[in-house]
Amino acid sequence: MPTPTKSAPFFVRKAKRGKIQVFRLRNSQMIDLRSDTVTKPTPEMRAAMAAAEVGDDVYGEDPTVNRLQERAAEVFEKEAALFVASGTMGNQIAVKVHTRPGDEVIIEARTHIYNYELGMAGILSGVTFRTIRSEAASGHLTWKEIAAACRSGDDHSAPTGLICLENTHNFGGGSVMNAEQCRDICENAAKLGVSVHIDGARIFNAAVAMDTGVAELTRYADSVQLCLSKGLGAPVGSVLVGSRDFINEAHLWRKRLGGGMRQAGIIAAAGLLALEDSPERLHEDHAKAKELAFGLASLPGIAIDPKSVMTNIVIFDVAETGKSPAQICDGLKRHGVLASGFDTSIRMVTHRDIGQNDVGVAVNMMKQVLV
Ligand code: TLP
Repeated sequence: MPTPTKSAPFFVRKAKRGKIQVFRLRNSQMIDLRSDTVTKPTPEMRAAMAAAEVGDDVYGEDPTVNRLQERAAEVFEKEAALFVASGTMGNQIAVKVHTRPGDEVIIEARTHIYNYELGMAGILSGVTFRTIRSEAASGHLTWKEIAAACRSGDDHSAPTGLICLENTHNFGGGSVMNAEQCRDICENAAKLGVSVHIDGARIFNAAVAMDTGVAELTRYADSVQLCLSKGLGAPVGSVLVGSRDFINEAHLWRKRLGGGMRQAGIIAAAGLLALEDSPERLHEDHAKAKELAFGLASLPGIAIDPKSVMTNIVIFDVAETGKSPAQICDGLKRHGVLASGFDTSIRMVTHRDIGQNDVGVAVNMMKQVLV
């Protein structure tokens, strides 16, 4: 096989007279398993965006944004909803509205709000985090674990102002918190007067995996942030849902943060399709992730229990391969496959732009990179 130039992704084709040709891959030809955030809007979404009815959303006059918010509130069976620019914005507004400066927020140690939102909760809300490393590999906390960390606040300690959950748990391998566990946490927290926010960036994946509705999984939580721009495939945006009072306050914080997006109906139109139509195809992404996990588990040095893969995220340990995650990801990239490495692990995420054959190709490329 010809050697590719330095770091250029390539593929090889046998031309007519048996001549070998090496092609560089364009980014769009890569098998991109880095995240489901890389999904491109569908032709239907692009058409809906082009035709969207719009108005000035800061005046509350964008009919498409209003429709998206009404539909999200209905689907989650909450009083109200707010369209925001991103998952991070939705989560941070929720932390701000639920807490007072000096409060402590209880959160699992591998969560997005704690690890990947650039310390914004300290900057905007003046809160500190009390992190708990969940005993379960799934990353989901139990009420018992949370209760041991709750504090009412006194001369020596900050009070617990909020509990944040994440469903699915991204770095818990896309694991799902079931409705019962969530209800237990929310009901007990309510007894202490503490609110619960769910980072539901992939809550539809959780619902599909449990064969239930998102309202079932989030009924007792005070607020939920759901991403339209991940597996649901919209180009931009998240929605925050909760009580009318919570959303009224969130609305002010969105504006303060520069999130008043004027004719945002252009992007909300794609978001509406994502909300209505995309959940029904998420089981395909889950099946691809399962197949990927089984394929990877058969390779030497890769540690993963494929049976634990419930949704579209596959995280596996590569310590025993003798190669670092960075070396493996570089090797994969040269073979046209993108993945992300962290600690001693690699994460691969399936989504609508991953074709059925891509899974087999990715496993094969991994085999080649490991030798
Ligand atoms: N997650 C991204 C990266 O930032 C890690 C990804 O590729 O998975 N909550 C959760 C659970 C998330 O996974 C993410 C994005 C967010 C919030 C933030 O969403 P955005 O990117 O819209 O701000």
